[in-house]
Amino acid sequence: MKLYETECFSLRTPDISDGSAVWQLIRDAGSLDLNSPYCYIMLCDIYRETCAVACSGTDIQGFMSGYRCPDKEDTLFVWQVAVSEKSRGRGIAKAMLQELLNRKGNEHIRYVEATIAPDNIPSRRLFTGLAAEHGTECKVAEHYGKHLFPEWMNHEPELLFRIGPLRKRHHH
Ligand code: 9YT
Repeated sequence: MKLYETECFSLRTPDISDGSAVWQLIRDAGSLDLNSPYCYIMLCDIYRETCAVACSGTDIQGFMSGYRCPDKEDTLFVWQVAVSEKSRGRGIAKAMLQELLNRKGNEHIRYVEATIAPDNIPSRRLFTGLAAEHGTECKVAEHYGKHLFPEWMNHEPELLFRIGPLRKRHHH
């Protein structure tokens, strides 16, 4: 008999005590720029309203960090999106993005920005998919070029994706 995957995920706003687990998730995800534990604790505290975690039981399997652009009130900058290897391919990143945008207090967000390395196909799909769902534009521009990073990093260039305007939403 075939067994179907029944694991459920819940989405929520992170809190200060999630910072360390988020750091581990980002470290293990592999392809992201790992920041300090302090940085993730801060994101889960000060920026919690624009961040989301996806949990299976008490395990954090997904994280999305973001902040409102200081110079653009209507723009959410999505900083990092990570889903643990075992939980990929289930639409968790998309669900986190929707949860964030539908949250009370985030109704005024009309644009989403993110920088993505050219070879990060899942992230590209996530943001071009958001544009398609909202029937809106997805502009892509060179942003943080390779030359801006320390040479030893051999860091990929980061392309800026700007999606919007988004349709008007009502919070849950
Ligand atoms: C959307 C996303 O995850 N961007 C990653 C930006 C950068 N490479 C980082 O902070 O890891």
